Amino acid sequence: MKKNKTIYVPLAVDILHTGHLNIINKAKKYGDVVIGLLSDKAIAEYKSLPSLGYNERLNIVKNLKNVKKIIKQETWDYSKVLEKLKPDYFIHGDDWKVGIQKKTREKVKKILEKNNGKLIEVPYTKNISSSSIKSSLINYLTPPSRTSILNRLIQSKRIVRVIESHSPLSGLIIENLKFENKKKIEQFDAMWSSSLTDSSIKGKPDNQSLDFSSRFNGLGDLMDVTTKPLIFDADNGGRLEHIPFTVRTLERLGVSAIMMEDKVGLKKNSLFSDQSGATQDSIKSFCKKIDLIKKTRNSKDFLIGARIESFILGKGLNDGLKRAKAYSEAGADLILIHSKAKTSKEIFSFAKIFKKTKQYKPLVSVPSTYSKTSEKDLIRNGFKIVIYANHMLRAAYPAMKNAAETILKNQRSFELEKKISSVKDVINLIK
Ligand code: SPV
Ligand code: MG
Repeated sequence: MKKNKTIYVPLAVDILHTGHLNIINKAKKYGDVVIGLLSDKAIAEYKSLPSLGYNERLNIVKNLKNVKKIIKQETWDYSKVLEKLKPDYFIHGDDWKVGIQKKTREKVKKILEKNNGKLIEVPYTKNISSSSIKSSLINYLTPPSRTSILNRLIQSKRIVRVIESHSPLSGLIIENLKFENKKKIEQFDAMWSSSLTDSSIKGKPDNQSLDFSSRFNGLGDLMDVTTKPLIFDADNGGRLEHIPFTVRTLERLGVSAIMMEDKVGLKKNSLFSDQSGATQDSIKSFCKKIDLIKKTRNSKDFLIGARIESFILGKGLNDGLKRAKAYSEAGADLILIHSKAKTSKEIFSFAKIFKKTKQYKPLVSVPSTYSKTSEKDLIRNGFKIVIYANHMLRAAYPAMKNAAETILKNQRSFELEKKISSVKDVINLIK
């Protein structure tokens, strides 16, 4: 019996639209349609994480009448699949002739030629793409779907890049900032709600003078106008009796993780050199808090972050490791090993051992003092999340101070004009 011709169609299908259907329907005319459905990991390497997870996308594509078979496409390099499948045709939108995928196209052409396959390029369907639909996604994002994004990012990215946001405006900068680096779209994956910068913006010290209720109000405004996931810095989580309410509010707001530090007594920012009065919680008592969050959260996608202060309080590596194992067993989903050293030496020695234990959980780093450490170094040493914990506020403060000083010195604003946004820019800032 003569074998049907096959046609390979790689797709992401984040949001199914007529552009996809056009390609699939055209492909059907050539033979049996085999979809190469890109995995979350593959997509996240170059673009934003898709709104729908792989299994949901798989389900959608499976139900399209012109699709014969689906192969999980784990990378943007199609060679392996093409060598195995040897399709008669390969179909792709013609948009890949330029940009990120140009080289991939050349490679595909070579393999096809070798196996007597043909490349078919269809004109890119203009004015419709997942990206354009996604820009209006904010209107559809429900708290549970937003919450789950962080967990998916952890599964899909080499490192999840998080930056502090202390206001909706700073959140919008983070939301919209993208730049192309070596053909990859670089962007921040998530936001950090910092107790330090939330307090500073209100003119208060980072010692819980600013209560959770006030911080939640601000958080609501931030979540209203952004779509990226958020990690909430909850200091030591507060009183055990209050934790269920905190968790409930955070989940309702669509927050993805609570980060809780193992300190008790007078709250002091960990980067202060004087830590007198701040002591570390007992392992037992801290595990009780973790366990309570585990029992009260609605969704397992709302992650529990345990932040270990052993290095901050001079307790050392073994204490840190002992705690990490215990917190992990109690239910922590993420382990933040904090440090105020000038280099990453101590956190890397921690990671080296912890990553080999059976209690391993994704590791979080806050490189405020060891700022020479790059994301590449963190990845190489087993870290999965990096938090730039205070930089948006540290950038805004000197800029504002300089503006006020310049006006005061010159007794007019002319000298400042070139250094600040125009009023028009500000008006256009919010679409
Ligand atoms: C914060 O940003 O508030 C933090 C991190 O907790 S640190 O300032 O390093 O303690
Ligand atoms: Mg803090």
